[in-house]
Amino acid sequence: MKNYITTPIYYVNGEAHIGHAYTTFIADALARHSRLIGNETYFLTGTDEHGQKIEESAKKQNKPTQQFADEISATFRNLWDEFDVSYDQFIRTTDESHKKGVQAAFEKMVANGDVYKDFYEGNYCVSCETFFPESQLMDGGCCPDCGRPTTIVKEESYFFRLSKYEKPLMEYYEAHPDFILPKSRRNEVMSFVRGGLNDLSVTRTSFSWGVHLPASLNEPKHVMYVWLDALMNYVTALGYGGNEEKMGFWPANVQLVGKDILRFHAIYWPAFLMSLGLPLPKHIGAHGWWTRDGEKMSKSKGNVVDPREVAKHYGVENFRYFMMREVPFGQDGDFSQRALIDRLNSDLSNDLGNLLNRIIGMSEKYSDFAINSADVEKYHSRELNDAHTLLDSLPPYLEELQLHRYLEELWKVFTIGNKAIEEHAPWTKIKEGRTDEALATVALVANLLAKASVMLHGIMPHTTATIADALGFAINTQSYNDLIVDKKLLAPFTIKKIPPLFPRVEEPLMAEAPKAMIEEAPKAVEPKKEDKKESTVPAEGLITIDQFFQTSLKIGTVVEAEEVPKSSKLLKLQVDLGEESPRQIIAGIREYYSAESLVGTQVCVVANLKPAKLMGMLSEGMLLAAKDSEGLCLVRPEKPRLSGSSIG
Ligand code: ME8
Repeated sequence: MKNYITTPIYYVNGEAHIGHAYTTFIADALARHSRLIGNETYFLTGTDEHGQKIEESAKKQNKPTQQFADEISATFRNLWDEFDVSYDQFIRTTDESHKKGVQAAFEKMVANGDVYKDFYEGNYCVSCETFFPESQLMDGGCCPDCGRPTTIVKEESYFFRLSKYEKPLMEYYEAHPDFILPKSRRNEVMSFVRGGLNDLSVTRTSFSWGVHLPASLNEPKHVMYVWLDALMNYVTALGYGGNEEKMGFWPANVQLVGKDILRFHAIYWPAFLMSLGLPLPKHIGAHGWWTRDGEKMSKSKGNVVDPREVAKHYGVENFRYFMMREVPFGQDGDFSQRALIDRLNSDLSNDLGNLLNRIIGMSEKYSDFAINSADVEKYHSRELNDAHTLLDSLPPYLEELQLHRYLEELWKVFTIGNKAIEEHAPWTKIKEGRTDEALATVALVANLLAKASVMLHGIMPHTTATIADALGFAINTQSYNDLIVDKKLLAPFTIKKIPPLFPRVEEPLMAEAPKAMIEEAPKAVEPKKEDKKESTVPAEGLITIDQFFQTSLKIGTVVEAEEVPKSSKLLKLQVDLGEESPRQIIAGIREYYSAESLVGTQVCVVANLKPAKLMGMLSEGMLLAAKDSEGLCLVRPEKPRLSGSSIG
């Protein structure tokens, strides 16, 4: 099977942080696993180098734009090389072959009537040479970047008929429920499209650092909108519009993105592909954000954690494991050194590392390191069967990008191993002269470790290669077929004594860590003078702060809303609380809010109420609202917060 896997192409307006590393690690893990199981795999990453932002960043540094782009692009590539990311191609949007491909696509869109010329009208900041949507303007219509007044400007532009694809897109989402992963994000995209799509301005005349329109159009002033240019990279990398040798890899199997750019990939991108007559990718996988103190980590905010630093202190593969295991795919995660250390100690040192150390130790004592699987079936068929069942259940987790679940299940193999050692206590059997049985248990565990290492290979390639080497085999498609597909056991071998792979970490290792990595120590507080004021709050019915915190209050985002038939009061809402799927909440607010007006807005939710049924429909929470003689209004956060942020 052909398997094409992509990451977004990253902007060259700053260096990579752990958010970029996360997407790239996931893609690398999928690509490595795919190659292991024998798929013909192509893994693409790269950099997005056009547009006004880049032009301005270069100007600020007094560098020619191309030189600036070359330098930053190289920092991404070098980082992935240092991390041994197994990309097959690193594309740059300044590559000539890419530009030609984008022009060919544009020509095709013009030819089939999907692109037309008109005027783009909007609030323009002359000083910043940028259009800003109404929603981003400051008071008095001023520019959000420089604060100067904006003016309404009309700019000539080519438009892509996105509106034409509203229906085909909806039909596609309906027919392919796993096009967008995790599936919970599908609703969000569908309600956006259902709300109506405007045609998209796909050229600009306000800057020149971009792909020029095809010469046939004779429009030297226009350059391509960066998102059209950037999205096309996924096919120009395969030769679209030029040498199309690798186009056989299209459609992609998985296109990974952060949730910030899901809309571009789940709406614009498929619409462009439909226009070009190309098939759509099988899955767009949108993961959540790594945050620092609850805020999205981003180059522009400057609150980033340097992946090199983390890898230097904790090891790149431990870091990879942590990122993929710690946070459910699709959800946000706050990066902390403490969480990383806990994960490393419990999963890697205790579970995996200990098991390896135990079999090295036991085999050394009992059989001079010789391990033979001959009696494993005889004494341990139950454990072997359980492990094979677990290993067989893993692929769907990977297909749905549920990497945390994949790893969680895989780890149960180690639990089987540890339990077998405890239950069968080989040391007692040796004393009793039942050497065969004791050695069979050691061999069982060696086999479990070998099989689990094969399935962990994508995520920790070098670590698992070292484990395999100690266990006398190499991880490759052949051993995958033998140990996993055909459920064979290891041939007799002599185990290699290797030093512990995962030493426990007691204290944070990054003493010189960037701010984000250090948990703040509680500050000493000046003793306060005793307050003489007596409280006048009525004593009756008071609760303690602990009692208050028994109520879980969270910020939710309404992703869908509809009227409940035969009820004048109730609305049925789907509210995103940052969980795997949105909650259904039945709210008695229909007299005050229309369903449409709620979609996309934020609300405050009591999140730990026992689910109840209202008019036969499940309700999994309650909205906070205030009511007086003028009616009811919802309580909402003053500024948008991440879905699932706790209130209190
Ligand atoms: O958006 N947490 O590039 P970009 C997790 N050039 N992932 C994060 C993250 C965070 N805090 N911050 C960034 C662009 N990412 C465009 C893409 S594709 C045709 C064009 C990751 O440099 C995540 O994958 O801003 C996100 O989608 C991507 O970096 C954005 O990178």
